Amino acid sequence: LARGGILPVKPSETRDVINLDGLWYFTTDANFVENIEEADDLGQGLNLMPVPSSYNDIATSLILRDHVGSVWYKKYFFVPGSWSSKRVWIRFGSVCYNASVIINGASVVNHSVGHLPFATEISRHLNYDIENNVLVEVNNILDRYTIPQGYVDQVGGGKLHQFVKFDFFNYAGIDRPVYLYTTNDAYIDDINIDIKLNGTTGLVTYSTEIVNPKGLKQQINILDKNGHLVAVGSGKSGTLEVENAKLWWPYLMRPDPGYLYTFEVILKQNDTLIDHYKQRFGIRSLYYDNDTFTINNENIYIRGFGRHEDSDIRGKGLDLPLIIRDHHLIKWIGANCYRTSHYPYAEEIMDLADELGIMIIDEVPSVVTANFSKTLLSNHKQAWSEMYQRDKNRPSVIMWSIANEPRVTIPASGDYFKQVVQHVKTFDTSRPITLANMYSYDIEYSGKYLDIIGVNRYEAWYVNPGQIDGIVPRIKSLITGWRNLHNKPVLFTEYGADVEEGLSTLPSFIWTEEYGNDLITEYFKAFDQLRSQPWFVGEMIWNFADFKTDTDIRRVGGNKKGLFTRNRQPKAAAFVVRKRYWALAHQLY
Ligand code: BDP
Repeated sequence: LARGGILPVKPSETRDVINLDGLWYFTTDANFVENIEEADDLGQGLNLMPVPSSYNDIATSLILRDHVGSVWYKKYFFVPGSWSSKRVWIRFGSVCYNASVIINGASVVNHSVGHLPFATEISRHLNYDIENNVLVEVNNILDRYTIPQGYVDQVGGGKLHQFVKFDFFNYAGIDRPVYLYTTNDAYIDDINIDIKLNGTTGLVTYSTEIVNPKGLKQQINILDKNGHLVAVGSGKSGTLEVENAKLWWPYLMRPDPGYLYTFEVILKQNDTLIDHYKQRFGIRSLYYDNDTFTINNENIYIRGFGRHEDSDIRGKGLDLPLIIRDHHLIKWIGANCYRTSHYPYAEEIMDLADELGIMIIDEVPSVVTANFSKTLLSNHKQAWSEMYQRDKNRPSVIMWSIANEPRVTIPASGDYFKQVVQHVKTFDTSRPITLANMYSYDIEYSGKYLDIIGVNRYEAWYVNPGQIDGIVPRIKSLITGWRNLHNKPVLFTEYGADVEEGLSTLPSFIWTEEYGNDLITEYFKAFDQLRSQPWFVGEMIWNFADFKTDTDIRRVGGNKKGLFTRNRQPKAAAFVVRKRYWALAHQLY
């Protein structure tokens, strides 16, 4: 299932890079594709679309926001003559959901999972030293076999509508950067790094995938953060030792979190450099069993939240100011972890987590899975494999989440998730597997296959709204019920309340800032009564920030369970959580 490597694009002596981000021609109308420069389907005489960005909220028209089906993007670009002796590749960070890419009229690649990168070689379709063009057909339809699922139906006036069961807006488009890059005929296609600790020595077991390796030699260097050489090796696989290794620690667990080394591969034919690639990695050990989850032999206690890639205008489009702001807020609030709910996040975001020591629960884009067919299972495994291929070397990724709130009370879900777990384990046993479960332990079929139980529960919100007093006993009994049945570590993956920013009453009332504060404070009490047990591995609030959802009478301008507004300013709960997360960090370490 796993394809070739999908290494991030990095310039080096052997690799040139051209970034295709910027304004692309755009149309929602198949009739304009031939003549896209003249397209006016949005009736504004403006047919330019920014990349990266979701397209839905860019214009003023419902036609675009609620579009169902294909749209087309086109860009003209120049390829220098010096590239004609190289292999040239095109790489998309993510297109939601289905992408068909055409270069100078020739179809070069189709890809069908959103939120994950894909690349293909396009050398023979290019014109060198003159203009070229790329046309991308992007289709946003989700059906019963896509990851995630959805269905399309006709609504009023015969219009098509995309129905989804998940609670976030179904943004689509070219959401992440697009690059052209070169390699030689022989090149480094993939790098696998596996870490063990032996006392203070880091054992770095590696293997590389080289295309056309005949007659080539590989030199491996490991460099510390200052670029000093700390280990050398050669050949396509081996184990290198880093003595007195500086460990990768989570934020606030040690003074210098997120310490990264560089794994450098130098590929040569005699003295000629053929390829050169630098991959960052961290040295840390993970361990989990029925009772504990540790990093570098210290118990992990997760203080975090679920998040979304979401902001106004750009939707899920990568936005550097936004992601840097987000990570300032994450550090400010004292969190050490987030789940990439409900799909893999941009590589640029994952790089920040690696660098800052933020632990990541990496979630495949499976949300509210309800049919457990063979076709869906195979797509689910494929989506996980692509995520693994992208993220396998990241120290920040400490756990795989294989689904959010699937309908695991259906008996067929048991075998389905057993097979997903088996699939994951054939690639990686170093990281535990979880699933965020909305049901009670006694009525569901997935728990016995997981390493760590993820519990979502909206007590005093969707369940028993207003009954703040019931939170402590009910949440404690839910958590201990899971624990007693499966004898596994438990992580609270979601809880929270919608809060309308600035809405305030005394005594507190649902949707107010006070109610939000009162509710989370009760959960804290429940967690505090369990925290001394190493099997209770952490707490995650839903959500980091407010985010846009589908049309829904429960939602006023989107889901408002954020600690921060959609504009990334704090609500009252952010200060309450900040106090707790910093106090926890100081108590524990
Ligand atoms: C949970 C879902 C999450 C929703 C949340 C909510 O996992 O995606 O946004 O509920 O309704 O069930 O706020």
